[in-house]
Amino acid sequence: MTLGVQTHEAKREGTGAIEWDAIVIGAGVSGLYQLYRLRELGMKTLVLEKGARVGGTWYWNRYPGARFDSESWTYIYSFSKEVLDEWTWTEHFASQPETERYLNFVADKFDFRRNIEFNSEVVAAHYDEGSRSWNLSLSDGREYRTRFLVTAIGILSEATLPSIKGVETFRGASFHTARWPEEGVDLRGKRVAVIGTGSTGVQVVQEVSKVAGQLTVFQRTANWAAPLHNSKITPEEMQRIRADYPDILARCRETPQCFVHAPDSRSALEVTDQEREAFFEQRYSEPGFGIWYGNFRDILVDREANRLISDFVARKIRERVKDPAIADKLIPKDHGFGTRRLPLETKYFEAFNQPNVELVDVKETPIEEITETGIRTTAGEYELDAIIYATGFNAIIGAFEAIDIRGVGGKSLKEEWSSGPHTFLGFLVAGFPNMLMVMGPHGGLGNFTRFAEFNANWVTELLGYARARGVTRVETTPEAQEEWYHHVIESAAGLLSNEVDSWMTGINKNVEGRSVRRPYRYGGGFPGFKRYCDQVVENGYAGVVFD
Ligand code: NA7
Repeated sequence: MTLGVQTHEAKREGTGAIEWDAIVIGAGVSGLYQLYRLRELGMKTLVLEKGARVGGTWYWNRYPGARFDSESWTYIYSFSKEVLDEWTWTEHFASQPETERYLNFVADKFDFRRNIEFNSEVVAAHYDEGSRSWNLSLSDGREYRTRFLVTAIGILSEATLPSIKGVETFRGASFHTARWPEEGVDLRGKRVAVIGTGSTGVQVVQEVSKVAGQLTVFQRTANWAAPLHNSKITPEEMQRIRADYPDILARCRETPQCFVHAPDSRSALEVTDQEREAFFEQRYSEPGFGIWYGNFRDILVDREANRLISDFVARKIRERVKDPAIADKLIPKDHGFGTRRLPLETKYFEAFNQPNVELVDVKETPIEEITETGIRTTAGEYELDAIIYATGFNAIIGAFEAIDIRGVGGKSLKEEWSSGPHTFLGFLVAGFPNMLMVMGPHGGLGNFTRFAEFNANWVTELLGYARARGVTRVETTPEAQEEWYHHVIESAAGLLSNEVDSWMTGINKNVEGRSVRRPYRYGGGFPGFKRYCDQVVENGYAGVVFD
């Protein structure tokens, strides 16, 4: 089992004409909108996309059960009234096929594909100071030259397999969830293993448990999870949503993570026990991230407040899982509620009441080896027909590391970031002129489309500013970068999530060098992020050098 990842000896010298004003890498949510904006600016733009179609995350992650945890109607692009008017969501939390259809609908509408080359994997991007351009090499040997390089490569796109002995030896079917075959996989009646219980593992387990003959879930770290409460959207409801879009989008802009859920202004400690219980109950019974981001204001920063919500959700898990020993294994002991990305679920916990579902705690009985026929733990061997790896991603910087990106003087971005990323607002990197990142490290993170639109707008305005002045070189200064870095660190201070291993703190035990916890995103919320970015612009792009 491999992910099809190869290493390339790509190198390109800066010769020939600069064919493109901008090349965008990635045709996912952010890349498509970036293309729209750059075309509007009149820039000759090409998008290079590794996949065979548009969609990015929503193209690759087609595993059973893949769906939004964000309300569909908050994840929508806001730039086109026509799209808002014409697109009909069928569920409050759309499934992957629906979201992929949506992105294709947008691509059709704006004829995006004429500017996109698919099956185009960029393996190297080298800056050439002489011509102030980027030279790109693709895995199939194609080469391109562009004045500006815009990365729209996602935050969770480099899938990682577990570093377990024997991953390649299994003879049955095996898949990483982010590389699920397009033709689907028939798991009916099969003996299936799922390794991993993050947001993906939770979604896949609840779905596969319905069809598998035997499902064995290999859990290393128990994760908190809360009900999604998904439902269909009726035509009347959709009409109301359309009419409400301006308000919905305005509300998203006001909340830290750009969801409709805003923290309650009260502390969990200042209310009575009954009030607190009733409020937790209410949040637990409502759809979406309300229990995480619409909870008492201190549950993610105050240990005692966090203990109270953790105890509440633990009680819910005990109520829902019949066998107390299994319930106990499913309740996290090493981190508090909401301090990792919260999976939302639909009968996930009830799946463990089914006779065909078994939970294996690999901290108790570690996996020793994946064999030709199954998985061997210290407690015995599991014979399997299929193994599903829901083992996550080399998050946030992984997609950058997968490309040999070299700036001024051949400086490698991977080496530059070997002790963690340093960027200016997540958009620019000192020493890497003319490279702009949409959703880069240390930028804001939350409801993806909301942040991606803001990012792409900022990038577009900067490029528009540069073009209007005949500028051919744009770079941030090391000082501006360091100032932002310190602001990122300060903004993350006090968050309980800093004390926990997760992709949000840059930990991936399957990837060398990803074992030190660091903030990888700006923790100050969207309004703060926007304020800072706006100020930079108001001050004539303070921190950016145009030449
Ligand atoms: P996550 O959240 O990174 O989860 C990966 C899971 O895989 C997690 O439970 C890991 O356990 C587990 N894992 C990884 N390697 C191993 C090995 N070697 N053995 C056992 N278990 C392992 O990725 P997801 O795809 O679920 O979600 C990513 C994001 O996508 C999500 O947050 C949403 O924003 C959408 P661990 O916790 O590290 O012990």
